Amino acid sequence: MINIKEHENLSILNHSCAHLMAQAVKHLYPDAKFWVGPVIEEGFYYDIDLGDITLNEEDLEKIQKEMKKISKDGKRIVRQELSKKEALELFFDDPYKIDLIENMSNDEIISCYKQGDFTDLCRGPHVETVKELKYFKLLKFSGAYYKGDSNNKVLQRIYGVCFKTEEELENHLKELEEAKMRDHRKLGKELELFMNHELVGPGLPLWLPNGAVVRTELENYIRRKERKLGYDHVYTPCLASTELYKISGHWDHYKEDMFPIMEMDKEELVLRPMNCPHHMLIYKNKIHSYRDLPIRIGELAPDFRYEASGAVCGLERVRAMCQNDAHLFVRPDQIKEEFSKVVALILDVYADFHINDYKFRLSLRDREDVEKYYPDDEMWDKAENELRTVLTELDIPFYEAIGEAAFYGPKLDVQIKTAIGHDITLSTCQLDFLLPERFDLNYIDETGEKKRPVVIHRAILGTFDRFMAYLIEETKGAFPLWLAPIQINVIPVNLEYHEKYSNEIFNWLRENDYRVDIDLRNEKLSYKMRESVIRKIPITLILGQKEMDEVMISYRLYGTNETTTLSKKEFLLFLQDKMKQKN
Ligand code: TSB
Ligand code: ZN
Repeated sequence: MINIKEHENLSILNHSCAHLMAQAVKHLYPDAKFWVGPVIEEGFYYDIDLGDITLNEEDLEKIQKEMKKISKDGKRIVRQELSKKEALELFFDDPYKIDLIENMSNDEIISCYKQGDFTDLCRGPHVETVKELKYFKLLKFSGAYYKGDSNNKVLQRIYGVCFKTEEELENHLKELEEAKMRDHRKLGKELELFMNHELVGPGLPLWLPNGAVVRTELENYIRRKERKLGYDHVYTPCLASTELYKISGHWDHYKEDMFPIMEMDKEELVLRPMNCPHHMLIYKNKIHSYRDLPIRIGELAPDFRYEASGAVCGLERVRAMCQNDAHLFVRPDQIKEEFSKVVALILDVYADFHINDYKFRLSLRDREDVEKYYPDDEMWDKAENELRTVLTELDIPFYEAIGEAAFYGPKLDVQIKTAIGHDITLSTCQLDFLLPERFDLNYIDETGEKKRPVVIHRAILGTFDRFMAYLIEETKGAFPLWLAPIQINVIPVNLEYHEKYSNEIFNWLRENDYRVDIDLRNEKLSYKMRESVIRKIPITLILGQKEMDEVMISYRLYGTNETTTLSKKEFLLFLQDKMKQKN
């Protein structure tokens, strides 16, 4: 962990490095114009107008070289203060700077920083000389719309990072390299877990047999857990009439995220983005007494969302997903207990998957955003306060985020960081007073009066798609035994002598319900063993003369070079134990 002061220093260093990069760009592309160049968590970037030029890797290297040259020259970085008028004069031929300056107040002192032949508008602070900028690296580039608006011109965005010491830079680059190796899109391809095809479309991955095995295990796992906790599972269709979403409010507040209407026989149908409306109708199908509540309706439910094609990412952000969804219909006096049970379930599941790097986020509405959030302040305040109280009482550390609530209510989201640095929601638990109102849901209380239940929406694994993306990155594709597509790989030492015994063991393991493979190719033992490791198979059996003569099994665990020999009975016990450990 770095402290605040170090963090500030690093920000200054990176900010100064952004200027250094801009200066180098200006040397190489004299017509370049600069928009903004902020410091970000991972270093800095600068948005640059290079006219018709699109950068490539070689250009990046040239810029980096020029930066080194400027740094060696060692010019001082000098602050200048200007009035708005003077600043407008200085940058008269730069529309981007004029845009920035015009947005400043008339009496504001505007600062510029000059280093050698380059001056940039900037609040600062900066390091004293460019000499201090030694250990930097330009990492990547991309196109970025001016002001983030797709109607505007595309600027060239260059990312970089700068450190105080060579060692820090080297470590950082190594971490980036490792993160790239963990990227679920890369591993998903290598391990044949899923694929994409342009004929299907962006954000619509196909799960291959290996991925499908993992998914089936996850589905069974969570269904079993939920059943034990009193959930009832249902199946509902992916299509519904638009009417349903007009009643629920999705049509008013969520339409942008939905695929367009399909017209059929004068009917209007839509693909559902969420399952809540269907589950509301299931609740409404019966009269409920206060004694029946809570009712927990779960579904492993396919949903469709119109995610921007630039935002889709492997299995992490898709357009067709399957939620591990449930809606809990509770009495107001049951909110706390039910909510706590959901949090306990999240923690229980996370323990099974060894998920320990996450943050709880309390996602609240943005009062200003009347398009997204239904306009009932009283209801919102009640829901948000209720959730905040529950979290405080449960002693759960959380941070708050405005504008991240669902349109129908506040959420407790569990945020994780992906290998490539995306901050995404895995699990969610949401409190909703709106949909029960919209669907006129009731239960009969002790006195025979009709009362309104409250709905808790929750997804523990989130979606199987996103959870799988997470798992791939977390395990680096080396799934624990209970999840691995192939759990055991059988390799005979010598095909001529040990094939029969290997086949016996293979069949015996299969009969015992393990997912087994046998490698009977005419290849060297060392080659086959290496391949077993590349496929990240948890257990590799090596069966030779000794094993055959003594009816024993020798195995190696993934990630070790040790060979252990057990009797068949002992080996089965070992497997059973390992399956229970979930790792
Ligand atoms: C929990 N109605 C609730 C439900 O009852 C709901 O839909 N909540 S949600 O919008 O937050 O989605 C649930 C989970 O789906 C999220 O927590 C997230 O983990 C996952 N998710 C959301 N969008 C995507 C996507 N585009 N691709 C993959 N997973 C997604
Ligand atoms: Zn829901």
